[in-house]
Amino acid sequence: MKAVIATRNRGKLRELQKLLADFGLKILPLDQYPAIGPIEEDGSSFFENAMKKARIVAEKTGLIAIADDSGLEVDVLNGAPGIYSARYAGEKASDEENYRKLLAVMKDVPGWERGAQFRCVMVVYRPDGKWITTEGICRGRITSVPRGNRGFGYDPVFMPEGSTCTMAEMGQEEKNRISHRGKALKLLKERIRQILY
Ligand code: ITT
Repeated sequence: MKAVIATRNRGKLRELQKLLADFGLKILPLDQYPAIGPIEEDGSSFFENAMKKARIVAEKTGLIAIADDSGLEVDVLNGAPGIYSARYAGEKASDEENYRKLLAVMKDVPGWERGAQFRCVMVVYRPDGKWITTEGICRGRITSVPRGNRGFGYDPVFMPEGSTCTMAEMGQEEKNRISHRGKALKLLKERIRQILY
């Protein structure tokens, strides 16, 4: 059975392909469907955005679509940047511009108030309208300087709970084991039969 990953984010795609490897699905990236233009993320929650991406891609391809909407929620910023994580420093901001802005905003925040979490909401949507959703959270803290060059997004400034390195210093398998995306996918694995068969 084929499924399209409804993301244009290369970092996410890499992680999802690895995590979905043993689902028994043939995974197709979204760039095989150039006719599907950009999908505006105008929802007010991770769930609404993930649902919109999955539904549009499933309807346009006639295949099962898997979407991930995710972001970083910083305690002292009341959950910001949240659903705006990809464009925190501006509409076309790079990953580095986004995490540098976060470090600048938090420059006077002491260590004990630097708690944060990554959240990932996944939606699997069938072209006939049936869907399931799961969520994963990874708690940690924001470092004062970036470290590491693996992963993507805010990984260089996020140190997961119980770890002494940032997510950008971890190997992919280690990150997948503890990450918000890894946790959402683990739950999905338990439930995906409900929608595939
Ligand atoms: P798609 O909508 O095409 O999937 P996107 O990058 O726009 O790609 P989101 O709207 O879900 O995706 O925004 C996710 C942002 O949250 C992402 O760009 C990163 O800045 C951040 N993020 C999510 N997961 C992350 C992770 O595992 N490590 C670091 N940053 C992450």
